[in-house]
Amino acid sequence: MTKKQGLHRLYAKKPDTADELLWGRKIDPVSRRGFVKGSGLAAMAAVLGASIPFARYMPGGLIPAALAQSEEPFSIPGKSGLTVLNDRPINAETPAHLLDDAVTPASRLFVRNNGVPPSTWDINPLEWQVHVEGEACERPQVLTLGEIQRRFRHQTLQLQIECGGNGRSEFYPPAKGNQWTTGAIGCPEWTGVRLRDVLEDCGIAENAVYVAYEAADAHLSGDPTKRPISRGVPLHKALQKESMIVWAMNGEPLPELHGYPVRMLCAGWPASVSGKWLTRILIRDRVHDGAKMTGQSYRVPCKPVAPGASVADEDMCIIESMPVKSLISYPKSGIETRVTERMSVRGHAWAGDAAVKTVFTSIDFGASWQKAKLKKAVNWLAWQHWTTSTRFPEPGYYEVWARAVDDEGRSQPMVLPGWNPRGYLNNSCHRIAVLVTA
Ligand SMILES: Nc1nc2c(c(=O)[nH]1)N[C@H]1C(S)=C(S)[C@@H](COP(=O)(O)O)O[C@H]1N2
Ligand SMILES: [Mo]
Repeated sequence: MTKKQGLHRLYAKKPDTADELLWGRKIDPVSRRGFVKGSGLAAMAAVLGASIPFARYMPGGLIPAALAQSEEPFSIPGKSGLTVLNDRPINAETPAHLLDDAVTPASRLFVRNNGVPPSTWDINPLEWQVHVEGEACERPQVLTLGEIQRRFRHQTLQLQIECGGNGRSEFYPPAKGNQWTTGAIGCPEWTGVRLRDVLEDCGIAENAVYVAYEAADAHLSGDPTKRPISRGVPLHKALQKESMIVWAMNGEPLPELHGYPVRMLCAGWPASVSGKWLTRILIRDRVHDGAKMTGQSYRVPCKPVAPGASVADEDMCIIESMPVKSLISYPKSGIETRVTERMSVRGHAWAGDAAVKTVFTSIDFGASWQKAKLKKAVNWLAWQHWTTSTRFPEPGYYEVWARAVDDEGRSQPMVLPGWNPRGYLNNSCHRIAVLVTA
C-alpha cells in the first residue's frame, strides 16, 4: 500500500523524473511522448511480470495500471469492498470491478458527505417535513413525506449519480479534496415523484430561475448557523421529467447514508445537486447562493487555463452536465489470461445530460480501437452497458483501455482533460492491466 502511494506521489510530483528513475524512460519535452526501451523496458517488464508487446505505443509518464491501482479494506457497515477516503465526514468509493452490476446495489454505491448526517434512525419518515418556498414560489407549503407520497404521481427510474470530483486523484498539480479515483459513480433505481409536480403545486412565479435544496446535515464545525452544502439547478433542469424527489432506492427505503428519508435527485449533473436529508426546496429568483454554490466550489474556469494557474472567482463557471465517461467493470485490473483464450470485457458508459453513442476499446495503448457492443439506456439518464471480447497476439503485459463518445461526437480524452483548480470533471479513459501467459 505505502509503496503504491509512494509511486503515485513520485509520479504526481515529477512524472518525467519518475519515469526516468524507474524505467530509464526519457520523455520528449515537446511531443510529451516517451517510449520505454532497452534496460528500462526490461525493468518495467520485470516489475509487471511479463514483456510488453505494445511497448512502442506506451505513452511516457504513464504509471502502468497494474501498479497504479490498489484497494484498501472496507470498514463502513453495509458497504462491501469500498475504499474509504476519509471517515469524518464519511467518504468512500467503489473499485471498478465491484461496479459490475447493471443496477448498482446500495452496498456498492459511493458515499460523499460534506457534513455530519442527521440522526434519523428513530424518526417517522411519513412525518418528515419538506418546506417548499423561496422568492419565486407563489404558494409556499410545508409538505410531509406522507403527503408527497399521497398527492403526487410516483415514478421509478434508474438514474446515474457521479461526484463532480470523480477522478480528481489524477490531476497534477494535485487538487485538494477527496482523492477519488474512478469509483464515485453509481446507477441505482430510484422511486419518488417528479420534482416538477411538487414545484408546480407550489406555484412557479414568472421570475423563477433556480431551484435549490437545504438539508438536515450539520456543518463539520458544529456551528448551527453554517450549512455544509446547499446547491441547486437552473429551472429547466429542475423541470426535466427525470428530476425527482425520492424516498426509495432499489425498492427499499433510502439508506441513511444516502439521504433517508428523502432526497432530491437531478441526474447527469454533479451529484452535489442531489441533496440528501431534504428539508427545504427553494424556488429562487436568482442563481442560488448557498454553501458550495459560490467561489470555486463545483466550478471550473470558464476558459481553459494552464495547470497550476490561480483563477479569480469571477472567471469560474458553474458545472452543469457531467462529461462523457466509461468504466471497465469486468475483468478486474490485474487479471491473468491465456494467450489462447478470448477475453470478454464489459462495463458501463454515461454522458451527463447526453447519451453515449459509441464505446471503443484498445489493447495497444490507444494506437488502434475496436467498437464495443453498446446497449441503449433503460431510461434517459441511466448509464448504458457495453460488452466486447478481445484476443491478445502474444504473451505479455497489456492494458485494456475504454473510450466512450457521446451523441454530439465528444470523446473521452486518453490524457487528462483540462486542469482546473478543484480537480473536477476528469473523464479520461479508464484502463485495466492484463497479464497474458502462454
Ligand atoms: N445534504 C447533503 N446532500 C448531499 C451531500 C451532502 O454532504 N449533504 N453531498 C453531495 C455530494 S458532493 C455528492 S457527490 C452526493 C453523493 O451522494 P451519495 O452519498 O448518495 O452517493 O450527494 C450530494 N448531496
Ligand atoms: Mo460530490
